[in-house]
Amino acid sequence: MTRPLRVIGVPMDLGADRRGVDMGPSAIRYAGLHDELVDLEYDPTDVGDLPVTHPEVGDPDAVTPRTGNAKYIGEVENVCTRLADEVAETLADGAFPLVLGGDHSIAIGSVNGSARDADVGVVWFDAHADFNTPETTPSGNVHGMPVAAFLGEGEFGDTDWAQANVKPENVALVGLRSIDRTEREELRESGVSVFTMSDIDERGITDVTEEALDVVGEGTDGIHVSLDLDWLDPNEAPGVGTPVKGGVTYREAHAALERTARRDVRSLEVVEVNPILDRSNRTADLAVELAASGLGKRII
Ligand code: Z70
Ligand code: MN
Ligand code: MN
Ligand code: MN
Repeated sequence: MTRPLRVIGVPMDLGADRRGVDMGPSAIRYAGLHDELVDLEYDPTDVGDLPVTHPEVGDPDAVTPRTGNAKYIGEVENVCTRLADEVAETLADGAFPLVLGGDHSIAIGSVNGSARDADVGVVWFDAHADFNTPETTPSGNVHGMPVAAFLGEGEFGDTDWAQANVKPENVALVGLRSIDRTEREELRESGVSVFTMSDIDERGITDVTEEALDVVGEGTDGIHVSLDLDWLDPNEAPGVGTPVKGGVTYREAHAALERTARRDVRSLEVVEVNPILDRSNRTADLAVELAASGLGKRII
C-alpha cells in the first residue's frame, strides 16, 4: 500500500546572506526526488512552491528589508504562516509533509504546522545552533534564529506566529560546530539538548543519534526532522551558503537518518541547498538520498 506524501517547495532566500537557496527546491526535484519517493512506495503529490517575494521583482516597497535586527522578518512571517497552514493541512489529510527549502528560516513554519494538532519533538541536524534572536544575532539573518523562534525565545515570545507547541526538552540539535558567543549562553540555559561534533567523535553517530531521538520522542506524538545540508562536511555538500569544516561524513549522515526513520517521523524538511555554489548538483543529490534514508530506505 502506498503512503500519501506531499512535497511542499519553499523558495526562500531572504533569511540568508548568500542568495541562491531559493533555487534549492528546483534542484532537489531535478535530482530525482519524485522517482525516489515512488520507489519507497509513497504516493507523492507535489503542491509546487509557495510564493516568496524577491526584492528585485515588482514594488520594492512591498518588501520590508528589516525590522529591528531581523532582516526581512515580515516576509519570513508571511511565508512561514502559509507554510504552517500547508503542513498542518497535509497532516490533517493523512499525508506526510516533505518540505524543500529554501533557507532554514522556513523551519519556523514547518514546525508550527507539524505541532499545530500534536505534541511534537524536533531533531535538528545542522552545523549551526540556529538559536539566535533579534537581540543576539550577529548577522540579522533569520536562518540563524529558527530554533529560538519556535521556542518563543526573546522577541519571538511577543508574537504568536513564531512560537510553536514544542517544549525545549523535546528539542535536540545534532552535529553542531559553529555557535556564536551569546547564542551559546542562551542555549545552555534553554533546556534544549545539544550534541556537538565532539560528541559524535567520541561516541559515534549511532549512539548520539539514538540519544537525540530518545530526547525528542519522549512523551511526544511524533518527530519533526529538520535537515540542514551544511550539517555534512563541505567535501560532501559543497552547495551550501555557510560551509563549516569538520562535518559528518556521507556514511554518518545516512546512518543517522536510517536510525531516525525507525522512529515516529511525522514531517521532514531539507534546507539550505544552494545550487549556485554547488558542483554538478551534488548537494541536491545528497538531499534526495538523505530524505530517502529518513523516509525508510534500506540497502536491502
Ligand atoms: C550565525 C548567524 C547560520 C546557516 C545558520 C550563522 C547562522 N550563527 N548560517 N545557518 N547556514 O548569523 O546567526
Ligand atoms: Mn530569490
Ligand atoms: Mn540551519
Ligand atoms: Mn546551518
